[in-house]
Formats: sequence, structure tokens, C-alpha cells
Amino acid sequence: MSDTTRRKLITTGIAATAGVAGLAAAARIADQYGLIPPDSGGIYGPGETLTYAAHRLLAPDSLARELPRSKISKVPYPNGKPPTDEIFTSQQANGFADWKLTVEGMVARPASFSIAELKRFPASSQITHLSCEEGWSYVAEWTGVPLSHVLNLVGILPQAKYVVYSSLPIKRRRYDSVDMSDALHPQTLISYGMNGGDLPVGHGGPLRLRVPRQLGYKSVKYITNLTVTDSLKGFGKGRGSSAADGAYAWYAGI
Ligand SMILES: Nc1nc2c(c(=O)[nH]1)N[C@H]1C(S)=C(S)[C@@H](COP(=O)(O)O)O[C@H]1N2
Ligand SMILES: [Mo]
Repeated sequence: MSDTTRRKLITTGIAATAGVAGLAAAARIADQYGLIPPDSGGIYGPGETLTYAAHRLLAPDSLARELPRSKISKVPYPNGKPPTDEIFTSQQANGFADWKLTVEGMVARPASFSIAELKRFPASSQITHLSCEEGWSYVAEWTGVPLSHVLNLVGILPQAKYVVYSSLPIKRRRYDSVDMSDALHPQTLISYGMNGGDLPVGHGGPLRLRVPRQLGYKSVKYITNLTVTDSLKGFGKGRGSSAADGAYAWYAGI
């Protein structure tokens, strides 16, 4: 049996079980394949599990759609105002020369990178949609270093399951996480550039994670920390994301 056929059978099995015996039973099957998202416990949990398991089994390496240059939005929409906190504005005044991205957790060689160091790594660009769960979206060209490049440099340990990323503690510190499929995906970028220039502070400059296979809230702005882990229990309320600690889904695949 081909790998794709096997995946289709597993997913069909999960979906059929969901129809006949309920989502909870489907979730038990997904669990056997290690496809339980960290927010599977709530009332929407079984549904979240079905979406996540189906995406990962049927289209594990799918690419977010890349668009032609003519589709770039004239006026990209920044959601929220740039931070006014001293901890941010003092760094901004200094051209973000002291901004550091720290990479730690289940890695062989923990490290810390300045923006200048990140810019020296092989760069990748993509023209993709950023879609907010609230309905609006815009298209931009994003430039950065693939997260996979940095993870390969620091050496992820075999038991790693997630990469957690978080913003500078500006008012409410925001964190989120992706599984290794999205972390190592070629389109997942540590992004420092937008539309040919530096990433504007309104859009997360100097650094944001760009996760084009998921909704906008997974693309956390102002990132300073990456933590490789095998469990999301120790972060926030344990659902893998400040959005999921609220009312949103941890997995926001599109
Ligand atoms: N640090 C931080 N990151 C964030 C947010 C935020 O408020 N703070 N908002 C998120 C949400 S809900 C969306 S839709 C996108 C919006 O990106 P934009 O400002 O480039 O439009 O950023 C995400 N990343
Ligand atoms: Mo959003």
C-alpha cells in the first residue's frame, strides 16, 4: 500500500468513526497516530483533533499558495498599534541593534542571534496572504530565514515535538507554537523583511514568525524567544498558544 493510500485510509477511518460513533471515538483513533493537538480537552476538542489529524495525514507537506507580485496589497493592514512600552521604544531608537532571538530547550547548542546575524543566513522570500480569523486579509512579500535553517544550526533533539515562540513582554506577552511539520516547513520564516524593506514595527518588526499555512494569529510579532520542547504543559495555560488559552484553536490550518 502506498503511503498516500495508507494516510487516506487512516483519515477516512477517523472521519467515518466521527460520523458513526462521535468525535470522541475519532479522537481516540487520531491519538494512536500521535495527532492530538494540545487544546483537545475543551468542548471543541474532538473537532480540533479531526481537523488537525486530517490536515497532517492527507497533506503533510502542502504549500501555502504563493501569489504574483501584482497581488501585493497596496495598503497592508496592521492589526493593532506599534508597542509604546519603553522596553520596545528604547530598542527601536537604537535601530534594534540589541534585539536578540534566543533559541533554547531541546536543542544541542542553545544560541542567541542578532538581527544582523539572522540577515547573514540564506534568505527566503514568499508572497502570501495573511488572513485574520476576524475576516480581513492582505498580501505581502515576506523575507526572512527559514525557521528550519536556525533549528538545524542549533540541532533539535529527537524527542522534540513543538517549537514555542514568544514576543517581548509588551503588555500582554503573546506566545504560540507549531508542531515539527510546520516548524520545519520551507515556508515558515523568521521574518525581518516585508515588501523589499525592513519589517515595519506595525507588522511585527524587527522580527516575527511567519506561518503562512495557518491563520494570522499564529504569526506572532516582536519575537525574542524560541523554545524547542516535547510538551506544551509548562507554557501559559498549557494549550500551546495565548490564542488557544483564550477562545481560539491551537491549530489554525488554512
Ligand atoms: N505580538 C503580537 N503578535 C500578533 C498579534 C498581537 O496582537 N501581538 N496579533 C495577531 C493577529 S490576531 C493577527 S491577525 C496578526 C496581524 O498581523 P498584521 O498586524 O501584520 O496585520 O498578527 C498576530 N500576531
Ligand atoms: Mo487576527
